[in-house]
Amino acid sequence: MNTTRNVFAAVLGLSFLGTGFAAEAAPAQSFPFGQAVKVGPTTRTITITMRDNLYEPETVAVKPGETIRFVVLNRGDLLHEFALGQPNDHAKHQEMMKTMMDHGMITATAVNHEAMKMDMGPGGHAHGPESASVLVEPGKQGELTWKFTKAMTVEFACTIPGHYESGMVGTIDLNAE
Ligand SMILES: [Cu+2]
Repeated sequence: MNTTRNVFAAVLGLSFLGTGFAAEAAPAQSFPFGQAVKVGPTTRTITITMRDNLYEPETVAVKPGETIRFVVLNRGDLLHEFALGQPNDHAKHQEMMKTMMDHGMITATAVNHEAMKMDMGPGGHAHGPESASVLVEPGKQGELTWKFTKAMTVEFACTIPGHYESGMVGTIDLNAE
């Protein structure tokens, strides 16, 4: 019985729900408010800057039916995440992120690519373009593209331990005119 392996398996299982570490063969992620898509002709780009610990801007207006490519810049000194979800999605995601940190898959400032690779198998650590979240190391940028289909309460949040609580959360305003 290999406990470490079991924990990683549990993390992996959860990862399909929203970490951005879905294996390449995994289907594009979806939520009640939309789904991950590839960049296309109708895509609009929104740039989000992440600092320790906040987003700029904190609110973005999107119309249901729009496809948005989020370009996410990390201008802080810490590892940050940009994850789309409803508030309860983020709560679940926070537990998983804590497990990943406890097991050294991420640190306060970096993604441990070796641990991720070991865990995911060869070619396994595709970060986020087909998922609802992306982890971005300090000084780097990431992106994901999402089609919003429904006016609901949607947040973007960082679920790295302590960050959401200290205010690293923003709003996708799907009701704006
Ligand atoms: Cu953060």
